[in-house]
Amino acid sequence: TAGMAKDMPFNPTKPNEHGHENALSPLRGATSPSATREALASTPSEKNQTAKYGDAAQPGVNAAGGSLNRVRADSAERMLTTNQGVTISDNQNSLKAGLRGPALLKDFILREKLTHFDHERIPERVVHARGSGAHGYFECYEPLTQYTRASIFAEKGKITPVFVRFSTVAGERGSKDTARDVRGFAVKFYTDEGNWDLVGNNMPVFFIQDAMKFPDLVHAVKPEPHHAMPQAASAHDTYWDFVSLMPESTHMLMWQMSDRAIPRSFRMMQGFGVHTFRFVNEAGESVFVKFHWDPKLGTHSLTWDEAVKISGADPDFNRRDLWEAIDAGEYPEWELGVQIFTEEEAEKYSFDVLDSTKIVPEELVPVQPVGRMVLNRNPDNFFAETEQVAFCAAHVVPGVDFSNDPLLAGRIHSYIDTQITRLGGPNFHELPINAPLAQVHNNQRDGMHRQAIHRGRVSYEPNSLGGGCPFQAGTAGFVSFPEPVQQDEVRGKPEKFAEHYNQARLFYESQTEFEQQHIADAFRFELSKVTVAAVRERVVSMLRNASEELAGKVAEGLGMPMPDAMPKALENPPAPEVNQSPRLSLMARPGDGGIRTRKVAIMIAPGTDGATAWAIANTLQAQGAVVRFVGPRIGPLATSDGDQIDADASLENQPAVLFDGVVLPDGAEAITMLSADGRAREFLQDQYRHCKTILALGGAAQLLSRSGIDVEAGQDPGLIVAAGDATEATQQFIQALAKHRHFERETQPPNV
Ligand code: HDD
Repeated sequence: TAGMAKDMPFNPTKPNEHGHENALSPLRGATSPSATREALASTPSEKNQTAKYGDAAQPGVNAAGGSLNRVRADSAERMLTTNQGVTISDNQNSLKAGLRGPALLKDFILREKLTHFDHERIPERVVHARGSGAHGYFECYEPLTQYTRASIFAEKGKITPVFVRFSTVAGERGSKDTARDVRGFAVKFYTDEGNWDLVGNNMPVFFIQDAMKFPDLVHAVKPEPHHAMPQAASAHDTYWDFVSLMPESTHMLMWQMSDRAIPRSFRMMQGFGVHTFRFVNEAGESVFVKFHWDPKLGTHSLTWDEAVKISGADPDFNRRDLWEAIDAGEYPEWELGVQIFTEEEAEKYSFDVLDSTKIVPEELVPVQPVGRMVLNRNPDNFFAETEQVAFCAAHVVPGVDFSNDPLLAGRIHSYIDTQITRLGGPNFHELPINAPLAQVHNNQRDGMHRQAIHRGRVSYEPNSLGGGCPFQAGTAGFVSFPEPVQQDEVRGKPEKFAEHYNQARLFYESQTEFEQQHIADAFRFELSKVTVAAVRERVVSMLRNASEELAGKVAEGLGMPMPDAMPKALENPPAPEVNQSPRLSLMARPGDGGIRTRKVAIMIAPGTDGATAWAIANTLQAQGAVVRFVGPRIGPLATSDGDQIDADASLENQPAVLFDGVVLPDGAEAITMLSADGRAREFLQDQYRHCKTILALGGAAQLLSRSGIDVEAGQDPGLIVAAGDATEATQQFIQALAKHRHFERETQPPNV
């Protein structure tokens, strides 16, 4: 089948398969003559699909990109059938003995439909239940063969298809997107030597050092077992009880309480492989490696008050953002970077590289860019792709191997194990989204839902009846790195694992002032939800070991005296190599300076200066911003020049928190009306309070004043009040919008 045209149907004898020529011409009884296949495949992400990847795909064994076409079902102009392919004449009425008579047991159509429906749900993931996925590709910049034989890094320009799933950790499948939480960043590379899953997070460290503690951590953070509250939140007693008894979590808590836990977009967050892994080259030589994903759009976050309000206004905020960007052809992109160091170098560090609560500071080992990842296609079906995808930390390929990180060791076991329950048996690797591009040949057989039809009578090795096939690959296959082992079996940890605070301090000290304030605010908020005073005290006593300043702020915010510092496990901790690492601040990655995909509200009402509103909308759109006219209600509104503008959103259905900036055009009548509308004033107060960019033209300044915003304050680059020419003011607005936020504006407590 190699070389088969990629549009060829998987099975030409099944005319309802995607891609078959007959699919274009209606069959008898077509019900939807206007729905052509072309129309169904008209989103930019879909048109783009085959150009980038999937070309080398082999029908039947293939998982990614275009090759998924073999399973993409498309019902345009098709008759309704049962699962056995029998056409159904009436999908409205069950079979009854007379019009008012009882329903009949022999109604196999009703029974099949209900039975299937009754089993539509599968268990959700025990963690990372809520997620969003997308297809794309990875492109290698330069060969990395000096360090690794992994085929995806073999050549400059080499393309490997990927599927990525972003997730929150604690919340259930239907929970809100904007919880304060870690985000999963799981990448499945469909390499030509098998699947490699880099199952990471948007934070480079973890709460615990040993997988033995993972179930405890998750039980502590999940809703409390007696009343199943709170949903998707760590602000409760059991979580803080656990972490305050686990001082190794201090560093991760700094990250989790930072703005990184409330990303503006999945497209605007970093990703990390967390553990130290190994690269192994053709000669069998190995170096340690850490993986970093850097977003092209820069790293941007929400404010806490905004995150809370978004969870009501649009619980799907991050999911929608990812979907809409890809659908609009604004493909999110990340650069993959690696930190490479040798075992000998690692031994000299003040921390242990096998400890997942530690980073390797970039000042010690710089991050080298090695490739880029672009996500350019939305899934066709959430369940089949995003829900059924099964990542596994144990899925590595020749050239990538594990370190002895004890947290990683547990993960190597846990992922396949959990999928056996979640996906109902051991054959989930055959689900189209999980199947590798590389062919699969082994003697594993049978099990629930087996798809492959294995031929012949040999299912063992060695064999002679099957000509010895499939045969061992020898050194061409995956060879585990021969790490020497000389020690006694023990339950314990190396000494450096007992140092818990140096990097927590490093993280805090490397933040800008307002980021530090947000960390203090987050600790204060979370701990104020803790009802047991002793738990709050224990957290603050732990924080004293990382930063007296932070501990002091938190204690003050909670109205409690400073407790004694928690006793340290190590009397004389090793001195850290680095005390400042500016790259740890979100401000280190401002993005490309553009405004593409930023959402802007132009607030209008009857009597708005329509010509200016349109001119600004056009200018912003030309630069890639997403503009909405937001009115007191949706639908047409008369403008001051006798024309009209269709409001495509209302103050009620798209409140301020869903926008990155707002424009207030002039127009006396409109401003009077909006000034009297509490929703408009609240909209502006939120925009201001969340440090977003605001442009007020002419008389609109009054609307700001009526909303309690001091327009005279000056010195605020994000608040542009212009009396005359809108053109120049619009340019100022664009520059300010590209900065994302104007935290200079923040006061404690908020003044608006
Ligand atoms: Fe995990 C899911 C990331 C530690 C056990 N984990 C899961 C997902 C991500 C991570 C991104 C969701 C994958 C998806 O989208 O389907 N997990 C991490 C990271 C960790 C980590 C970065 C620390 C460095 N995890 C960890 C440990 C264990 C697990 C120590 C168990 C010993 N993780 C699981 C799991 C999940 C999971 C229970 C739930 C659903 C799944 O695997 O497929 O097996």
